[in-house]
Amino acid sequence: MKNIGVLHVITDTTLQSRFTHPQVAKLAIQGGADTVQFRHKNGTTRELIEIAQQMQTVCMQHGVPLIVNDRADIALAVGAAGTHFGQDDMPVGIGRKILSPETIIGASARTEEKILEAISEGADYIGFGPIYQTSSKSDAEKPKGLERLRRMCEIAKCPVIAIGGITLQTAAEVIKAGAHGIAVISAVCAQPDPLAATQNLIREIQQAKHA
Ligand code: TZP
Ligand code: MG
Repeated sequence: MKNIGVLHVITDTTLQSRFTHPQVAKLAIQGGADTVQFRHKNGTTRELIEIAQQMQTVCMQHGVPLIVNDRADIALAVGAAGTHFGQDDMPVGIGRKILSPETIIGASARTEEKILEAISEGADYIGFGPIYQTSSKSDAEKPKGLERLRRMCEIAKCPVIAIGGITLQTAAEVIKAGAHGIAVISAVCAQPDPLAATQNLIREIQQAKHA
């Protein structure tokens, strides 16, 4: 099984414009993030490759895996460690065919059936959410809550990364519900000090895991 991080910081330049994607990546890594995900919903392919290349450089320098949201082609183009597919993105089985066996594939899955399907097609981890209310994703579903998370973690038998509205205050209960780790946007990107916010989050996660 691949080593899947416990704190996935998803870089964002729409909730904030103080930092570029690579700058957020660097701050998050300095704060202790063990996975960085590049997620950018507009821009040309050329622009995305350019940003992803800069992020890959930052991530490589620090030995932190870069996961590219949605775009297997961009992950391949820059040599990223992985790709994360949503339920409307490339099917995991097809991603598995075009990406190397070492490439991390994450898959968002909202139901028990979709979780099992993604795993059978070769997903290395499952993204599950939104756990809480979030305004960071325009088409986010209703919050699924901790009970459903707990159930999905039992079913999955692979690391589950919880996402959606997770804050410093809720990170511990999410981990205690069985999540392997969390993925956050606003809890890092929209904070006054993204580096300190990341440090605080990783501390919460580690404490919850050892509680
Ligand atoms: N997928 C499900 S919820 C979400 C994504 C990308 C947004 C997460 O952002 P935040 O700010 O951590 O709620
Ligand atoms: Mg997607």
